[in-house]
Amino acid sequence: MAATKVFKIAAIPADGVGREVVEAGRTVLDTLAEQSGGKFAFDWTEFNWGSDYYAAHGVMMDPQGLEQLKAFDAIYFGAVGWENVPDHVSLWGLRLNITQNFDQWANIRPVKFLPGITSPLRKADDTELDWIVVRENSEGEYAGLGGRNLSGRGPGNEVAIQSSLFTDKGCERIIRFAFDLARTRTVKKVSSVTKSNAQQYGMVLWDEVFARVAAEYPDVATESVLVDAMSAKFILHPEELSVVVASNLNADILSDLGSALAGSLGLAASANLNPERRFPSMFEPVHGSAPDIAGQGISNPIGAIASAALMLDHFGLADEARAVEAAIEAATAQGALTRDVGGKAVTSEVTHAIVQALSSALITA
Ligand code: GGG
Repeated sequence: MAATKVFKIAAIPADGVGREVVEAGRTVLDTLAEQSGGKFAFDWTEFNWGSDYYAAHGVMMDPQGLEQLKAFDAIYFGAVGWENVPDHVSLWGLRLNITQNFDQWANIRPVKFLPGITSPLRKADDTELDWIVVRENSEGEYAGLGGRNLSGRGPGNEVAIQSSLFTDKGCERIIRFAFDLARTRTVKKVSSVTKSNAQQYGMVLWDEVFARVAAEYPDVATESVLVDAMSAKFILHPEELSVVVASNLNADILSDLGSALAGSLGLAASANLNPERRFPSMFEPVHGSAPDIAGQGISNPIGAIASAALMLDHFGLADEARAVEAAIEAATAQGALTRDVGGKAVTSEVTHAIVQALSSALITA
C-alpha cells in the first residue's frame, strides 16, 4: 500500500561517527514508517559530502548542493570534522554553509536526563531536571565577519579581527521563539544569557530586546544572567531552568555543558529550524565526528535518534516523536548503554533495543 504522506529527507552522514549514528536514526524512522499502517513513509536520498568529498573535490559539498537540498522536507545530518581538513574549513564548508544560507536561525538543544544513565550531578538523583537551550543560530559570534592582515610584516606581527553581529531583528526573533516555547512547557520561564557587562554593544542590545519582548509575555517568568554565572547555575541550580536563550557561541558552550551533565555529549539532540519554512530545517546530534572512536561501531546513537524525534515533531507527527522518546527511555532504563554512559553495548545493540521498545509499544497501543 502506498503511504499517504511521503517525507523526502536528505541524509548527510558526513564524517566519522556521523555515518554510524545517521544509519541508526534511519533504522528507527524506517521501523516507525513500516508500522504506521501506510500513514507515512520516508524517501531517503544520501549525499556523500564531508571531509572525504573534500579530499576528492577540494570542497566540502557540491557547489550546487544548496539548490539540491531545497527540494527536501528536511535534512538529517551526522557530524562534520576530520583531520585532513582544517576545522574552520570543514565547518564553514558544510554545516554552517547549510544553517546560514537556509536561515536556520533557531537551534533547539534539549537537555534530557534519561533513566539508567548516571549524571555527574548529585542533584539529578532526586530532582526532576529538564531544560532546553535555544541557540541563536544565524549571527552573533558566528557571523563570519573579520579578517587577517599584515603577515607580510614578519613573524609575530599578523593581526586578526573576529567581529560579532547582533541585529535587533535577529535578537527579537530568537527571544520571541524562546518565549513561545516556554508557553508550551510546564515551567513557563525564560533565562536570557549574555555577557553584557563586558560586551557593551551587541549584548546590551540583546538585553534591551529581551526586556522589550518579555513585556509582551507577562505569564512567563524571566531572568537575565551573565554567561559565567549561568555556567555555575547549570551545575548548582539546574532545577531553576526551563528555557535558556543565548547567542550562538554561548549557547553552543552551555548546551555541551548541559549534555555532559545529563551523562554524555552522545545523548544530545538538536534541531536547526527555519521556522518560516522557506527552507528545509536540519536535524543532527550535537556531538561531532569523534575520530577517537569512529569506525568501531561503539558510538552512542541516542543523540541522533532523539534528533530524529525532533524531525518528527517538525513534520507534525507529535505522537510518533513521543513514542521514539519513550523507546529511548525504555532502552536506557533496561541497561542498553554504550561505553560513554557506562555500558558495554555497541551502537547496533542500543539501536536494536530502541527499535524493540518502539515495536512493542506500537503493538500494545
Ligand atoms: N553534529 C554537529 C557537528 O558536527 N558539530 C561540529 C562542530 O564542530 N560544530 C561546531 C558548532 O556547531 O558550533
